[in-house]
Amino acid sequence: MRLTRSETTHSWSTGIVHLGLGAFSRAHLALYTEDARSAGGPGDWGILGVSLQRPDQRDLLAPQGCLYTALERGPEGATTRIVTCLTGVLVAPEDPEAVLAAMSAPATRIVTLTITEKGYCHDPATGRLNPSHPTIVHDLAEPGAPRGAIGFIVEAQRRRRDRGLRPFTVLCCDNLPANGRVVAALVAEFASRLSPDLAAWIASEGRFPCSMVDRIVPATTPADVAEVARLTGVEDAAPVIHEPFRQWVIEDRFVDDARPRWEAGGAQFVTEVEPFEHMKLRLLNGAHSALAYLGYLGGHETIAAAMADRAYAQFVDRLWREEIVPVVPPPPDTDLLDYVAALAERFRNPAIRHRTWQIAMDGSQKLPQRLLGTIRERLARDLSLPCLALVIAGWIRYVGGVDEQGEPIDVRDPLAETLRSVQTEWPDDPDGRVRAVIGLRQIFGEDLSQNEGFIAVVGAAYRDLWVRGARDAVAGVLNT
Ligand code: CS2
Repeated sequence: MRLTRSETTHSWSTGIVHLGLGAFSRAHLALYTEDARSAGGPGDWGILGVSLQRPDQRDLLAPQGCLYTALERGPEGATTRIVTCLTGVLVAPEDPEAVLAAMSAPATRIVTLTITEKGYCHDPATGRLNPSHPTIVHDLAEPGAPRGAIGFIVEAQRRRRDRGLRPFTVLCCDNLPANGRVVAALVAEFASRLSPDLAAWIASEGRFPCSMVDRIVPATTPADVAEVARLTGVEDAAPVIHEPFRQWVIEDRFVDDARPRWEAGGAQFVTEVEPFEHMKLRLLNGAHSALAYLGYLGGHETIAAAMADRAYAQFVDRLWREEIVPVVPPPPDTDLLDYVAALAERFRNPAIRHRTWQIAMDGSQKLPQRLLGTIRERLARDLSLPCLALVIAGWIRYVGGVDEQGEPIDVRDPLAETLRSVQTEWPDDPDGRVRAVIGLRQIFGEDLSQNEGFIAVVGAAYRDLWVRGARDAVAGVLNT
């Protein structure tokens, strides 16, 4: 039997257009939205998903009426739930006009985003728009048929203003610090190049709340699809797999206060999201990236496998307690040591197969907010950073593109080519390689790229990694 909509399935109308439909939003935003309705909310906050690049999600979801199964995997077992709130999936490159029509429809009041860090076409070190990014160049030249999220938002808001409609709220759900403010600034910069009037209208009438999102959602595999069929007796080509934990902290600033009652599902509405973002990006995502690079090099396929290796588990514990926690201000009513203890449990969950290779993707876009902020604060206070230095060295080793057995690594990163080629200029000089990579200002900024002390500690860690291999280097730091 195949998953299909029936008369008993809830029907929804579109109130949200979501750009960047992937597993994460289907296991996070969509479930909070379902919960708001289950708690008695209206059915007019259905989500129209938009894929900005590929048709895969649409091709899997459309034949099953955009229903799908969410499979929750905890250490004690699995539960499934059918998600009904997706009203359709559009593929932007096939029909940008349909996307703009949906975004500028009167019933659409919120545009949510999970387009990943690189989707913003910004400079990761400064957060500013990259005007020479091919997508931005294209969208400024042809604003009526955009390709990127910023171009879609600006053109859709223009149409709304010209029709006398209120703007939609833009709710960023990506792992960027001050994410709402970053998107507001990118939209303002892009719009002002087209029309200062439009930019002013968006700035005064639009809203860009910041939000911190959290749930571990690994990519779905064919084995997961088979397991869902076995558990439910129903064929679902597009299930999502997630851990039990979820968190969503949102700044309560929406145009005309129009939003679903996501608090019914446990979302926290606050006036200040930044402390939550810092905590999550630096502790969860920072440690994820650490385990991704050093774990991959040490032969660990998943986060849970790395955490089952004593040396790695102790390394992460030390990274958290000694190097990150002391420089992260805790959000209200939060004990950071409890937070990291809970993170360790989540990372250990053996039922979640989150690949180190998946998390290792796009490091050039992730490192600044996950690790470099912490590094800057430690350097400013003259504090040592042996674990953080080894993580940066691990990333440099990883993006070199060859593993410890001499096999190629499939490095996915918008700067992959640059990261590899700057290293090949220094084949016999590890310090030269480290200096060349840290010299990339779009990642390390003006300050770190020229910080000799930082270059020296990462250089030493990199040499250690090169000589001993990741596993021994990780174990070695614990003895210092
Ligand atoms: C991960 C995140 O892929 C990655 O880079 O660190 O997707 C992580 O699983 C989520 O942010 C957890 O909320």
